[in-house]
Amino acid sequence: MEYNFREIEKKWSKTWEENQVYRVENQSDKPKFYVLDMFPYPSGAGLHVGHPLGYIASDIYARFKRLKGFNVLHPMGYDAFGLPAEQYAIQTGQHPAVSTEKNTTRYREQLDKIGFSFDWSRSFKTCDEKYYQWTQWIFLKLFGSWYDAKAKKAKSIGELIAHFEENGSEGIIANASFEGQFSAQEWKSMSEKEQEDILQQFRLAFRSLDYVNWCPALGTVLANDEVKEGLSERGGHPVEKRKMWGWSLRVSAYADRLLQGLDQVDWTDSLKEQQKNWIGKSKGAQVIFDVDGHEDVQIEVFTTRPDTIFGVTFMTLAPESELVEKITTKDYQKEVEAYITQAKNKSERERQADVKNISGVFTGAFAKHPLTGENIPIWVGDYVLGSYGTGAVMAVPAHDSRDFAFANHFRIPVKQVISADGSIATLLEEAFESKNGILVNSGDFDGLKVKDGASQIVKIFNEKGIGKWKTNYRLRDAVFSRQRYWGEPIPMYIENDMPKPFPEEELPLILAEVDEYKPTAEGLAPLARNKDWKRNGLPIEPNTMPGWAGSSWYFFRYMDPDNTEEFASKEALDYWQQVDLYLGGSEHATGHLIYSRFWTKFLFDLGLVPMDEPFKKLFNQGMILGRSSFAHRIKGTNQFVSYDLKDDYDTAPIHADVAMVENDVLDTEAFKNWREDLADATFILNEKGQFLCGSEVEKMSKSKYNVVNPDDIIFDHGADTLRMYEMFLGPLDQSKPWNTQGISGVSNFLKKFWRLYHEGEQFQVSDAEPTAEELKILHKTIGKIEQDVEAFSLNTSISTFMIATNDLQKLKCNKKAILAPLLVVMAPFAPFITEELWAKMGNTHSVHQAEYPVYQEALTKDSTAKYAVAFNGKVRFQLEVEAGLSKEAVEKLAREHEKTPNYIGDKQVRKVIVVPNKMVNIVIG
Ligand code: ANZ
Repeated sequence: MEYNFREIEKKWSKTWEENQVYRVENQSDKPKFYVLDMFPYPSGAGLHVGHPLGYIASDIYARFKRLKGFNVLHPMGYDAFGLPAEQYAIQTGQHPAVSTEKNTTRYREQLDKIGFSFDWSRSFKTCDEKYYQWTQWIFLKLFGSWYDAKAKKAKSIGELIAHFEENGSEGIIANASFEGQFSAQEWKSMSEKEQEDILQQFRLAFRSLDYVNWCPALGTVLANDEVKEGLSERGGHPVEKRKMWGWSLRVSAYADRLLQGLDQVDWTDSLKEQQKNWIGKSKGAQVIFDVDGHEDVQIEVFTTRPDTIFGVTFMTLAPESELVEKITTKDYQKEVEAYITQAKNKSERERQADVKNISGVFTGAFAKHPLTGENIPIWVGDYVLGSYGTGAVMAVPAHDSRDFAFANHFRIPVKQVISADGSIATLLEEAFESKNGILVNSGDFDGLKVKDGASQIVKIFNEKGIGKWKTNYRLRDAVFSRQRYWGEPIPMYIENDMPKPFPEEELPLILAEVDEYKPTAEGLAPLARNKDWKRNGLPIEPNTMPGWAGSSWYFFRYMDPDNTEEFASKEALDYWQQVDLYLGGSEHATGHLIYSRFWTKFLFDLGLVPMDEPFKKLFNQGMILGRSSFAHRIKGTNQFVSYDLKDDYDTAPIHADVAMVENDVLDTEAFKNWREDLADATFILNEKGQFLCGSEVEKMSKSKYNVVNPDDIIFDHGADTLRMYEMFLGPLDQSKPWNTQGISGVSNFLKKFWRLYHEGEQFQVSDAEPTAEELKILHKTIGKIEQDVEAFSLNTSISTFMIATNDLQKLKCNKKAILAPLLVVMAPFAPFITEELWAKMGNTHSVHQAEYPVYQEALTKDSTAKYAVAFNGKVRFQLEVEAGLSKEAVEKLAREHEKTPNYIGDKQVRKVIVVPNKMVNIVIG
């Protein structure tokens, strides 16, 4: 009987669904195991073969764990709010919910075909009201909390208010932006608005004035990736930074715990390193500089090198610093304003990356050096970021390369204050950044080592009340609002210019309808277009939550997806605990993985979840790259030339859809029909009458016309082949190119595997006892696969199955005792074919609910050992002995062998060399 994968896969998909084979309960006698994939955004383009790579690996793991006796939670859902659906809505006028629904349905169909063992009964979309109700609920909790730095945890804002009423701000140490002081009396005499303004500086979700990309010509706010070099991607109009009210989350409050938590998780070093850099803990000092002629203005700087204070020759303010306006003198006003406008259009990343284009402007003002009293010119420069530290630096060109470049460019003096050996260079060629050295040119501190100098100098700062040690984090508070429509509404309304939370019982706050998915003429988010977007006549916040809101806690919802009373029940959370294995792309190393850890820690502080870290083990799969095809067009014409002839012409390549190309040969008719502008294309063919395309390996993407649709592969070869081939491509964590031609190897292997269980057309397995050799093949396979799966070395697993199949075929083994357990071991990889053969063996339960065969190491060992016996190096006969004998015992058996005397004759045995399990060499002479 032929291996009819189409029929088999269709049949079992249906049966599994009907019997709910992959449904999992929140209780079991078995130990629990939670395997999760980073959930997808269902784009209109559907899945290409690169997308399921990680899902296949995690599915293999989930299935393996189930067979090994675990109660496995393996869910899937959709991160469904987001820009592409909204963009499509803007273009077509269609509600984003409609395209989202269409796209998820298509995703589901594609995923089902691949045979994943998801428990679909737990699925949801982040745009479901029943889900985002709880995203909004968590937001309200964040709004109602502050971070107590003494207790190192979040607490309710009610507690803080009670403290203020009793003691004022005295005794509160918080990770917050508030820095003042007030008494209980003062607190009580404040207006509600004044009190709220203070509370806002403590709340973990707070209203913030944020910069947005405002495009006046388009009358809209643009996302960062819609702006290229200060111009809108659409239309090329100028884009400016504009401050608008929005919301932020105080992620920075958790910086230290986010750092420490990394010690508790089993992630790769590189991933941990990326998180550490993102959090960016930096120890230094905060120092105050007075400004000449301004009693009321001080400049506070953050420096990691207080030891270099005597080397400060200028100060630099970030262009967005509020101080700039205050201190700039009349003469310099124009220049400074022009500079600030220009700097506004660059993103922080561009500013930091651009080390070559040095720019800045003098403000005309001077600061006072806190220890020498000297005048120090104050500049504005865009290499200083407004959002880091204090947005101002004390510039020490001799010991900081950015300051050095700036000083050189503007001819500002450079003063060396650290020296490796105490000598002072007449001219520094570059900044001396090393901390191995002693202080020079530093008054009383000369001769001290850097570390000692720093602590002595900070001691003086303390005494003078002008500075102290301070730890800074690069991690910024996260902007939590978008001027967009397709996101979770923020459950806040505005009363007397104060944000007020919706009562919990009024959630969900459902996304209202709007006439157009664009901001209002005043630049307010689209929801403001709806005149009824009000609560009791008061305006509701028109911004919506960012794309990452729903993905920051979805892993909890899978534990209890239908709960209408809580985001998940305590029992469900206590039962499932952490995600044991999380699989996804490395592009989420900083965003999603920081935010979801932050939300988990916050919920943990409130006693709402039992774990402080959400993901125990994390694995990043690599990317599958596409092989793009190019047709070469003769410049200025619509004539194309075969790749092998192209050097004779002046050509430029254009992408040709890989669906029209086979073995680099282009189907020219299909190409002409592909696009209107190609309808009259002509072709110069090669000698064979073919048109060849050039090729290149690039990211697999619809825009590069190199996507391979898994549906097509499944139609041609079956899902089991697709699954195994994707794993066979190479190590899971590496990027590798897709090559459809290579698939026939795996496809042939599965046909061969199928034939093991058949005699001609007939399904045929025997009840005969297996031989030691057959058992050895089986158990070696079991052992290797167990090892591989635990180590995610799934490519080598596929080779192991291939070898086992070949070996068993050679032995003509069709014994049930071997072939049945082999099915169980291969079931996670190829769930359909194994289920079919399993059923044919007469089993009535699914192979996916079978028990994993127990690996017996003893059976993998040979019972005998074979030796070649040689005389003076010449092999004369073979000797088979019991396995595991000592060298002496083997030598004895070789000497006593009946043939041995023939070769020794009348000579003497001088030496016997035994190479274990290989050979015995008898030296005679
Ligand atoms: C004086 C100094 C002397 C500095 C020296 C360095 C070397 P990390 O490690 O990143 O925390 N800095 C402070 N705030 C900044 C801002 N908003 N934008 C750009 N640069 C800023 O680095 C802290 C150092 O980066 C600070 O220490 C400051 O320069 C600069 F020999 O102060 B330093």
